[in-house]
Amino acid sequence: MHTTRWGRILALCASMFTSAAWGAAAGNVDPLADPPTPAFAGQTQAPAPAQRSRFDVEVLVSGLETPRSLVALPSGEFLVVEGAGRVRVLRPSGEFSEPLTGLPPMLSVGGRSLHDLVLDANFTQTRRVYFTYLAPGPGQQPGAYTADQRNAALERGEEFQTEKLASAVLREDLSGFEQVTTLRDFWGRRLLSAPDGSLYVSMMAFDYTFTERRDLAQQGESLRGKVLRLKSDGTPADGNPFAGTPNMAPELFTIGHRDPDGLALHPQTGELWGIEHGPMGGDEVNLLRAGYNYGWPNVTYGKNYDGTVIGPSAADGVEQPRYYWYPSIAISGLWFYTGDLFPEWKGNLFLGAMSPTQGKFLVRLVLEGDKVVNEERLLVERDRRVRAVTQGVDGALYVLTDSENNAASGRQFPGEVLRLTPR
Ligand SMILES: [Ca+2]
Repeated sequence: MHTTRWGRILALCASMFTSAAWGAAAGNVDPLADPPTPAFAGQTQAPAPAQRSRFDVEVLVSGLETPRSLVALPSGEFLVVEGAGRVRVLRPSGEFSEPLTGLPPMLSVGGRSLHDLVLDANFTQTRRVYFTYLAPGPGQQPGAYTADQRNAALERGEEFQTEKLASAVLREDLSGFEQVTTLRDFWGRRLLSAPDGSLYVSMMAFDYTFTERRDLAQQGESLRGKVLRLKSDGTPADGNPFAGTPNMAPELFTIGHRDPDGLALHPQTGELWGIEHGPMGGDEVNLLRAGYNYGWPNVTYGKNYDGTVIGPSAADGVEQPRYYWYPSIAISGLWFYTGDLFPEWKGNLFLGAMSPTQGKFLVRLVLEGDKVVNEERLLVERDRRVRAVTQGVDGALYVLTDSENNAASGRQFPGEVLRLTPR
């Protein structure tokens, strides 16, 4: 792998990484104007808890380029996933490995290729991981491309990149991957391997050039704008809600999503929770139930970036988010804390915020049943985009912050892994 070359090119093109699709409101539009009415009390702006969290923060490793995913291994180490296509092993001591060998050739623009990597629910026995990445299109070379190079290739009519969902086996000695298998030709935001053997994939309603495609989220034949439920070999899981329904793909689990990101299983109920990006306003926390419609693009708490209305915030047959943000905070990652180190955090939901206007921080949501009763914003002063959060075998909370390299704003930071322990 040409990691040094990637590093150089990344520095040139990282400033284009925040595309309009995830960008802030355009022009003079006030993202706070005319807030929507919640469907139930407490659906947004939950109060901070009476007792603020107290913890120490330690930077375990720094210098990461476009990190996207952080995986806790049962043996105590972590896999740190960088978007251009690197996976390295981080030990709790802070020792950091060379890139692991054995991953397939990847193609990235602005550090976007290898997005998520998760362990098989039965990893201790199988040593399997699942990951999503962008492979070179027909006739193209792997490596890092600038946006200009990508656009030139698209203008020539080339299929610039090929989406892949794949699995591999992680060697016992953590030196690399083997038995790489392509499962499907699509790219999910986030993956989750459940104890029942199913593999959930959150799929954004964007085309392969990352152009938003609102029309796809309600189209039953399309996998985009959906959460999918697959078998571990990539085929549709048994018992999916639309199996056998005409014009509905058998992979579908839920429909009507704009840009769903993190997925997590509730530690008590086993139910699937997910978050998704709204446009201007309308980031959501959803309880994802088989066959339900989550509304996009017909029903949303968000607006267009020019301030115009997209649709109502509620309708019959559309499931309400359990919680939403208005304006958007640019959510990422999702984790239910189950450790003993922070007893007051048990059962709480953690996720990242990455907004250029609303702040960059870690979100803690306190739940009572399926209702959010408190929202606490952590690491606010740190002011870094939080990409992912997970829990170590030691019960500490581990937070992955993104790199930024924006000459215009002067925000230039490496990505980091932070360890949070009780103070
Ligand atoms: Ca929704």
